[in-house]
Amino acid sequence: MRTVITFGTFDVFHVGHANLLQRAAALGDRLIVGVSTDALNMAKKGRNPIYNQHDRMKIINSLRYVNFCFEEETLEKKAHYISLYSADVLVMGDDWVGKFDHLQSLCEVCYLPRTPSVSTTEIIEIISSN
Ligand code: C2G
Repeated sequence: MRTVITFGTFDVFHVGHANLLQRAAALGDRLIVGVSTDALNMAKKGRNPIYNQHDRMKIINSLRYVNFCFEEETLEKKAHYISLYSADVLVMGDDWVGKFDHLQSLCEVCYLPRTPSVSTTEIIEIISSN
């Protein structure tokens, strides 16, 4: 059983998120997803998410390529989550390249190319300007 773990806010879920999760799932037998809490999103991005953490968890849990999700409370606990869920591979989008290389002693670390031309920030801007 090869376990893949990934993390993200997944606010205003879009095709870039879907592509990332689908490709992450294809790297193993089960995919576990850490979903940023509202407080962590505030710390990372300086704003509240559009969808709260309960709704974002519900959306992620409803995807067929996700086996399980949990709340990620802080960026600093990745080593703990990797051990807790016996993850063999950590997958992140390539906007995080190099940021998690220190975890290579615990598991494989894999950065996948982001889907171009789609982002939550851009979606929020388009909706607000209409
Ligand atoms: N993503 C992607 N293509 C896009 C947009 C996002 O592949 N066009 C990927 C990101 O690279 C990330 C995942 O989708 O791996 C989730 O994106 P975000 O919700 O923006 O995640 P972020 O807030 O960066 O949180 O511990 C790490 C963080 O919690 C990651």
